[in-house]
Amino acid sequence: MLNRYYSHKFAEIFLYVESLIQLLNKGINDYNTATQDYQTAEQQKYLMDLGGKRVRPLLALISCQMFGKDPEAALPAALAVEVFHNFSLVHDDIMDQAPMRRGKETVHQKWNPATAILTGDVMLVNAYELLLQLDNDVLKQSMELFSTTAIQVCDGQMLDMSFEDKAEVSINEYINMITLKTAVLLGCSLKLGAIVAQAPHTFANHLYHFGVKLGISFQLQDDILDVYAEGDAFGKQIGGDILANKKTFLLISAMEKATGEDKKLLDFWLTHPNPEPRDKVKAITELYNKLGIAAQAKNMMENYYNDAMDLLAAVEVNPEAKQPLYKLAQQLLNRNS
Ligand code: GRG
Repeated sequence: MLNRYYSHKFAEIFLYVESLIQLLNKGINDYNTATQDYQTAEQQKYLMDLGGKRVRPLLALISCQMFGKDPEAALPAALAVEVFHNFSLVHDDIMDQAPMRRGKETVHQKWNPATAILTGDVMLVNAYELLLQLDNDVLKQSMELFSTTAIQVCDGQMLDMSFEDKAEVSINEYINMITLKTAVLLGCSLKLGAIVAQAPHTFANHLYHFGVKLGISFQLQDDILDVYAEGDAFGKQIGGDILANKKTFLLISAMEKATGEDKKLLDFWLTHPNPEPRDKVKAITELYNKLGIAAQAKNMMENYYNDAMDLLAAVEVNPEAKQPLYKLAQQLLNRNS
């Protein structure tokens, strides 16, 4: 039976790692049960049950299995990264005042911002509690990596917000921001699995960097999907980044490339105090098309993806054991949500 959280795009990887997904689902159910008496249990369960792709915990389990260790040993780490990820989404949605997440109302929208803040806070603490279940011989290294990563994610979010007030942001600054905000958690998930499996450091680090490169290409994909996804499958508002003047790769690149009339048009929409949303999204999308921005973003995305593949190739384990990661990476870059 296919997991209801996995769209048909993910069906293939589902079949590849069916037992890991079942392990993960059981872990998430047990986690929901263990936290059911909390005042924020309903909100947390609401969000966790919306699912999402659950890529990060899957990465941790796959990575552990890859090095020949029973993936169940990495389940606490896998759950910790997913709970942490969900925590960050709740807070991110408050900051962005986003109405929708995973095709449903966000927690702050359905309840209220104070409830959403507390739900997120409890989830962050819960993530640490989950990590504490790891074996003592891998606990310290895992905690250190997790904490470093959490601070990097927070730094990434700060940088992202700081871009709102900056007239110019370079592509390099942008890549640094998404590395911190999005990519390091994917790297962390993979490395946690490797740490639990007590894999050789070199390979654990290759996997970490594989995750980071994949994460960058994943975020570039996200930027592209904001503009070019098909509505229903996306689960978010199309053109949300455009309406918020969000400095995504696409906008930064358009700001760099646009000259003359194009630049005037871009400035007009970026400074318009009260634009008709549909008109603004349409005009800026047309400009992106004219300047070849989507193609440039795709190219950049593919470069990071190829770097990630090289790193995975350098991990010396049974080639069969790497197949789930290859499949997952492929499907991430073919997603529409
Ligand atoms: C770390 C203390 C501390 C605070 C967090 C709010 C915040 C500070 C950071 C925001 C981090 C954030 C929301 C990054 C976005 C990452 C991203 C690409 C989310 C979408 O991930 P998917 O596509 O989502 O995996 P699903 O729904 O599939 O889980």
